[in-house]
Amino acid sequence: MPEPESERHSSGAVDFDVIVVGAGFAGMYMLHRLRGLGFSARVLEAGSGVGGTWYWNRYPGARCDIESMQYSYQFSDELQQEWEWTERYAAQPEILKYANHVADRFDLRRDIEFDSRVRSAVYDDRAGRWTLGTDSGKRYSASYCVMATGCLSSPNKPRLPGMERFKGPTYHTGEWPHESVDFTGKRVAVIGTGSSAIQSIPIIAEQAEHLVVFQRTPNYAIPAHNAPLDPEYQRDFKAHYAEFRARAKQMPTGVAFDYRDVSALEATPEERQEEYEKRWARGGLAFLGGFRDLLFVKAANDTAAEFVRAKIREKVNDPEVAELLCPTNVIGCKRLCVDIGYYETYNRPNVTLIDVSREPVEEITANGVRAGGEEHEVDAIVFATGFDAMTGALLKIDIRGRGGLPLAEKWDGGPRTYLGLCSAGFPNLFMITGPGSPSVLTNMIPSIEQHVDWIADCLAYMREHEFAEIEPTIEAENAWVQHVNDVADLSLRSTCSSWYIGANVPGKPRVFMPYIGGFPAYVKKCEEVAAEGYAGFNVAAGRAAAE
Ligand code: N01
Repeated sequence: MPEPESERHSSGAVDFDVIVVGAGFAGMYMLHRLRGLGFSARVLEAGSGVGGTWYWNRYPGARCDIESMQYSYQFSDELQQEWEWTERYAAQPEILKYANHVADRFDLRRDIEFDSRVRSAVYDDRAGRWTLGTDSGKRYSASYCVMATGCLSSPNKPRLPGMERFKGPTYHTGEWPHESVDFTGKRVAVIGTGSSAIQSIPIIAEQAEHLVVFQRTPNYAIPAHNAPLDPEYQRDFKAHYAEFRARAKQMPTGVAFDYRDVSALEATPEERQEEYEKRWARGGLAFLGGFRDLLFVKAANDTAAEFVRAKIREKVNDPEVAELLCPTNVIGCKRLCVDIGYYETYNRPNVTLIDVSREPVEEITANGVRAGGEEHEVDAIVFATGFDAMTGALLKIDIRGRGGLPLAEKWDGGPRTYLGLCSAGFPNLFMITGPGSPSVLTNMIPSIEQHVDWIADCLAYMREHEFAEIEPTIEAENAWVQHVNDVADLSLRSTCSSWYIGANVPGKPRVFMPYIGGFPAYVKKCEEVAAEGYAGFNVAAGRAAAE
């Protein structure tokens, strides 16, 4: 009897048609599509369970900033009809439960190897195959490799002097322990004030005896106004799911919300105030949808920024603390935060805000954190310091393409891709929501589904036409990188030191990584490329097949 496809071995490696790295929402759906097409596939996952970002980010208060009814898969209508969300914004445990439900419902686990961190992925030009190695020493070989490694999955831990001296526990929000962490009666430091910190600080403050927050850059946060989901609302939403999804796909962010094609500068101050108040009362990321020029014209942006600063001053009792919490940069330049009681937390007597914008955190001591020449004694430190975004998880893997070229070398000056899907010199390697795709500027799950569907269709096309190798041309890649940069320059989002441009990681090249041209324009381009027989790609029989 012939060996099943997935059990063949060559030179010590287990052979598949496709290896997928990562079992988050991207890897799970990729596996489902590959199976449906009859490809043999294996998913290699570093964690012990599915869920990706929602598997790792278990910090107190972790919650999605996209509303539950939209932050979900749409590839299966049965799935989206049967799943019941409980809150307007789902908390991490509920999203993880959803990911596990999907894994069970589509019987995905039997093709996922957990606790398998991929360390290397090397392309053999002659054989036309990728060989992947894991930290347990196992090797896998496949015709195609799909990196579903996530955009915010490689924690960024500052290298502060004295880290090893600290006597108490330290945590990073993106690698939170699975067992519950109780800060009751403890003195706690939180370093960072991004989305993760803004969600966790109010909860840590409720538990801790004292909380010290070290803030380098204040952030804008819009109230979530989270609430249990009204069953009536959910029923109505589900009855019109297809319409909502179709509408969302027409929005630059891939999220269906109320976007107004009106200029803030053409509106009167009263009209602006009314619009901002309405959106503040509704809550969430749609705040920036009130006027079309908020992310393009500084004077327009200033009006929204000043509105939020006024709200911060209203909420925070101590005027000096309020001023420290007021951001001065462009609103929406860094990812807008969605909060539940964040600013109010600074009215608590057990919370201290330390400004480290001028004098950085100097060192970690045995007993705490030293900043501005003063030692703050604490029992535990939480690093809410974010991620080596978009490229970090990919470059942690020793990826080598044609002729042994390391991806890290090719991307020395910043990531270079065609459509955020592939990179020249790395045949048959795909990225899901890679740099150069809209990814983090959109609703991630629909963006993931769009990429997975495109890759699945491409692999089916390759098989149907008996092609073995696909790789972008350097000309198409250069043109796409130029386009990604050109549209980034039109937006105020490229003007501040955010993780979008790699500014949060010392030494990282400063390149605006996601594609800001909007979801609809991007999807249209991907569809055109496929319709034209994968325009901009070299598609070939492959050297091995040709010989
Ligand atoms: O990370 P961040 P995050 N000393 O990079 C500070 C998504 N997300 O994990 O701004 C002192 O935003 C750093 O300061 P600065 C979302 O897309 C979504 O919070 O660089 N401070 C900053 O304040 C989000 O944008 C959700 O000056 C240091 C903070 O650490 C992305 O993930 C929830 C420092 C890092 O903020 C990342 O968010 C959570 C140092 N040495 C995350 N180094 C939701 O869906 C860094 N900082 C709601």
